[in-house]
Amino acid sequence: MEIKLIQGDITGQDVDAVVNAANSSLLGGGGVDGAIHRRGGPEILEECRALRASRYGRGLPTGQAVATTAGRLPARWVIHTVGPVHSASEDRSELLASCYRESLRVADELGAETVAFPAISTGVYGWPMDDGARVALSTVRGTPTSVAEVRFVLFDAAAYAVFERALGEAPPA
Ligand code: AR6
Repeated sequence: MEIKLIQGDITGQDVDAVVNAANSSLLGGGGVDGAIHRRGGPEILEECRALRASRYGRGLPTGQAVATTAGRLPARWVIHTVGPVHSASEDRSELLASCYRESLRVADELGAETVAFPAISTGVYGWPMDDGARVALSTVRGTPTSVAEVRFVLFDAAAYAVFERALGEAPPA
């Protein structure tokens, strides 16, 4: 699998599947979630509502992932996953790793070959970027998948630099 780092807005990525850093309500929010729903249009929210009605009445649990259409985004699917809120007193990195693993599993089910990830949990959910990058890269590298290309789309130059350093330091898969 090829791993690429890109600085920019994830909603513009021309990939099979874009991963959304959602919350368990699946009804939208700020950050990546807000941007995806804004640019993707109402079709995504409609499917999220249907998923709530059919399978996730109590919300999508943290660490899990589920797919919808991508509406007007230049992608085929959006894979919604719920990252953990960072905690100083409890190690929740296994839940963060689960977001990447489960998203790749859903991507495999869909037959997606190219997948764009944001740095899950590193915004509103408060995860330190360097640790978030380490978990993201080691999990994606360590997950068996038929996805051929994973793009990490980092919003700003600082996040990009952190991922670049972590990629250089990560042990080979
Ligand atoms: N493209 C790429 N990266 C982005 C974009 C974008 N358009 N916008 C923000 N980022 P966040 P979380 C970066 O807050 O921490 C929402 O309200 C951002 O700088 O989107 O998992 C949800 O509904 C940060 O590095 O997700 C949840 O309630 C990273 O993406 C909650 O936020 C993730 O930031 C989820 O929080």
